[in-house]
Amino acid sequence: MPVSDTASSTAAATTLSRPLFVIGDLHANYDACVAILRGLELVDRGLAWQAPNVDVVQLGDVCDRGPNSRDIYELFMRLQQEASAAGSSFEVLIGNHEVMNAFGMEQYTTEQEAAGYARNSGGSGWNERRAAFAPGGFVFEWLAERPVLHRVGPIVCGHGDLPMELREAQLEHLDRAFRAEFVRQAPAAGVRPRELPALLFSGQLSVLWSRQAEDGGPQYGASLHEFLRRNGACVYVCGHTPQPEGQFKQRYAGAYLCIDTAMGFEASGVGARTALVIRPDTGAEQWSFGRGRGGSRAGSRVRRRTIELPLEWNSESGN
Ligand SMILES: [Mn+2]
Repeated sequence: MPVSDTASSTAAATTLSRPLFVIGDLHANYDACVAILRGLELVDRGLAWQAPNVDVVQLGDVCDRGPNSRDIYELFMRLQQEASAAGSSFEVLIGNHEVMNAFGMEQYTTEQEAAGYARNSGGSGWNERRAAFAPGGFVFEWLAERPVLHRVGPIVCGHGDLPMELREAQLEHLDRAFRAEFVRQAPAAGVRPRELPALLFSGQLSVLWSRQAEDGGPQYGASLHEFLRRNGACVYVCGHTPQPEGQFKQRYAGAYLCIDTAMGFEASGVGARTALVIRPDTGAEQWSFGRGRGGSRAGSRVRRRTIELPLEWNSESGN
């Protein structure tokens, strides 16, 4: 690798230049997805993109548990293009549930979610859904271009916890290795592989599965700080571990922030519809939105809670 590449990728970036919105695990909760996008005023009432010069990241686990993932995937595919045309970015990470379905594991899929993939054929949708998540399918082929780690300035976004074993990794390398494994190992529709690739499925090696931050102690904190420092970042934002009380979980001197507020468990009466909002002028906040269908009154019933992140705020960028 040329020296200049190394130098630029390890240069410290401690400020954000424009607003960043991060949305956690949706688990086929289309109503929550729409309410959040409208509540953040990223889309208009007709769900057309309307926000210039912002960055948006969704942390994966769009499918399973809930009633409707197909409409979320199709919405995200369209919004990516519209956001780009507006000078914004909209990135969606791969979650462990995306990988599970690509490898034929459907134990968390509901009948209703599967039926969404049938559309006009009127069948159960299971075969169409299976084909969509297999190589050649519209979901798989889109996922094959998505990252597992995505950095926006000082913020690194991933689905699960960053495993301690990967503390010396360069996120671009990790991302490339993961995608190569995902594309090479994914089986044809309806086939379950005998062995699952460790880089995708292991709690020690996969950024999709790890929950090491739960009980990692000081050793975990040191590893996470090492990874962030090597990659010129300050904060790791992830999902994957549901917080049923509906509040973001912050650990390790603010360097770790889990924003999975259990939106896939809404039918059980737990969790909350939330997003992480980081603005250069006002800092970081958890925004929580009321339930109900569609979020027709954008901006109504929003609760905001300040999150202290270890970033340097640029007071001039609000102008
Ligand atoms: Mn997950």
